[in-house]
Amino acid sequence: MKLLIAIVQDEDAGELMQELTKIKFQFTKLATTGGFLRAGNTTLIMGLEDERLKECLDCIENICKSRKQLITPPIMGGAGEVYLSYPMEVTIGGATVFVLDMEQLIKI
Ligand code: 2BA
Repeated sequence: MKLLIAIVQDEDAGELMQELTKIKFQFTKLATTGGFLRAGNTTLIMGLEDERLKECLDCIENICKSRKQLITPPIMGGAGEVYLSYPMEVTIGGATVFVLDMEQLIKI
């Protein structure tokens, strides 16, 4: 079995969860925050059979889109934060997916 931890953008999370439910995957949704942008994103924890891994990844790939975002990165100054006056473009990937081998899934 596999344990998937999929970090997706909030904008894609609703459609992704709808589709995953339709094709009978189970998941837990966590409201998370990206360490770099300090903006909300969505993390789905999923336990699934090895043979359904590709189906699950295909579903995520079909729905989750990469997007560009303009940010103003902070520079840490001695007396506190100082902000650059010009923005920088960051590409946020469609999804970041960790795939782990799972020994057991126990439901009590
Ligand atoms: P954030 O940490 O908010 O990062 C958002 C986007 O900012 C990243 O998109 C990347 O394009 C850029 N970025 C991140 N750190 C950067 C840095 N030090 N310098 C310049 N640009 C940087 P993604 O790579 O697609 O990541 C989207 C979200 O997935 C991340 O949000 C984070 O929540 C998660 N993530 C990505 N890689 C991860 C990892 N190795 N471990 C844990 N979480 C990860």
